[in-house]
Amino acid sequence: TVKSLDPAKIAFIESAIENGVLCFGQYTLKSGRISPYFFNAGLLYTGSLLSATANAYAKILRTSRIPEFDVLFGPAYKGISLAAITAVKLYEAEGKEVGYAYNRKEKKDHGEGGNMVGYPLKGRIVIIDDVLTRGTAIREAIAILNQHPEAKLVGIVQLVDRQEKGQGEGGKSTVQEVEEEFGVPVEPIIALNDILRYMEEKGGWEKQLEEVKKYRAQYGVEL
Ligand code: OMP
Repeated sequence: TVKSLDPAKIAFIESAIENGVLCFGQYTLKSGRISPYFFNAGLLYTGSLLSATANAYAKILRTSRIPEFDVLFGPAYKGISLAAITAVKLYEAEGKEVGYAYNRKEKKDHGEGGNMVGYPLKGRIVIIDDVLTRGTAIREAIAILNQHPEAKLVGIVQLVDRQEKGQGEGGKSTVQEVEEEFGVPVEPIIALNDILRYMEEKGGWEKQLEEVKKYRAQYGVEL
């Protein structure tokens, strides 16, 4: 059994593995890194998985360093539903009212125009994102926010922090780089560390563990 992990994290990791959301093999990442594991938030596609995911986001918003905020921004595509379910959960479980906004990837040439949908992008914004690796995707999302002068980014929540090196030469983690560059906390629901600890304590994952540790030695950061 897994002793050193929070039961909520164990349940989250177990459910992710059972449903193929967290899988092992060989995957080419957005950054070009070739990874022995992948977390596919697109497979969070049933009511129960979405509900558990929304609970996890709501909890991290409540318990982490993320400060008070007005609007959840879900970057297209995967962030759209993730931010929506989180807004619903905050309202239903905590009576907390927040705005919800997302971007279009395609420019719209008719109708109301603009590439933002939902609550006006002003006030304190938290980005709801899926996976953080080298930081390209999150920087794109921040760049979109920065086109809205009345919007102030106050925090970023990730489903998974892969705890990898960022874009600089210094060997800093992506989280460190993003936190320093933008001056806001980046909080993950789970990190690679949690996944590794789960596999180690659960047993039966020796082969995958070896591969993931090899990968971590190359792209991971010292913690
Ligand atoms: P970076 O832009 O390098 O931080 O990679 C993060 C993005 O890669 C995420 O928004 C995902 O679209 C995708 N991704 C996953 O979904 N799961 C993974 O396990 C790894 C990646 C990835 O390509 O790094």
